[in-house]
Amino acid sequence: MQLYGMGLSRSFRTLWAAEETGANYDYIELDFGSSGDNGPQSKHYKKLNPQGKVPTLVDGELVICESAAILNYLAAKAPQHNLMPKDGTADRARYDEMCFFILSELEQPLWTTGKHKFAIPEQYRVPEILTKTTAFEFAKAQSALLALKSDRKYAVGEYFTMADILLAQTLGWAQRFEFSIDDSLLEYKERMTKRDAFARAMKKAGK
Ligand SMILES: N[C@@H](CCC(=O)N[C@@H](CS)C(=O)NCC(=O)O)C(=O)O
Repeated sequence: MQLYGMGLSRSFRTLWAAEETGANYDYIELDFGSSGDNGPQSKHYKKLNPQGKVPTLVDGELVICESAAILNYLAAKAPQHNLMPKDGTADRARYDEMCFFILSELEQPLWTTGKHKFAIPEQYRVPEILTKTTAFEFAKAQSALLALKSDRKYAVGEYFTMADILLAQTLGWAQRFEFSIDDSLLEYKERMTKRDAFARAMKKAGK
């Protein structure tokens, strides 16, 4: 398998997941924004990922571009690691709920911040969003997260799953963007990132 990514961006989720599953893969680090040979905007890369974004996982003929889909694919390929609850169980329903919540609610104000700070062309950026909107939206999503996660040790159920990778990476992203984060979530994120697979992924990402 080949995994394309950039630093601690959302691709880091997939790098961490690959390390948790002991997958056999090559990690290819791209240059942010570049259209050169090693850039996400190169012709070659856009054939794999038409948006020119990371991550992308290539497994033979299969090409997958969404970070959460890659997490689930890696978990399904390595069932012995028990990183995704079985289909049709209550734990799986809670796992899906948590993953979709993170992607559609919790990470949105973070990505909006990234877009309006550096990711979209300057003429489309709205500075007021950064001072007025994103902190409010993140605080609202965080309140919902605290209710959803409650005081459990893990994102869902009684054991570590791919949802913990999604959640801990997203909280780390919020920390780097200096959002205000609840102490219990910070403690949770620190605990999740003590895992050996996290340390190996950080090394591969050059961090
Ligand atoms: N929903 C996608 C988002 C992918 C995404 O937006 N990746 C960002 C890095 S976090 C990217 O490659 N941005 C480059 C760009 O927007 O040009 C996922 O979770 O994989």
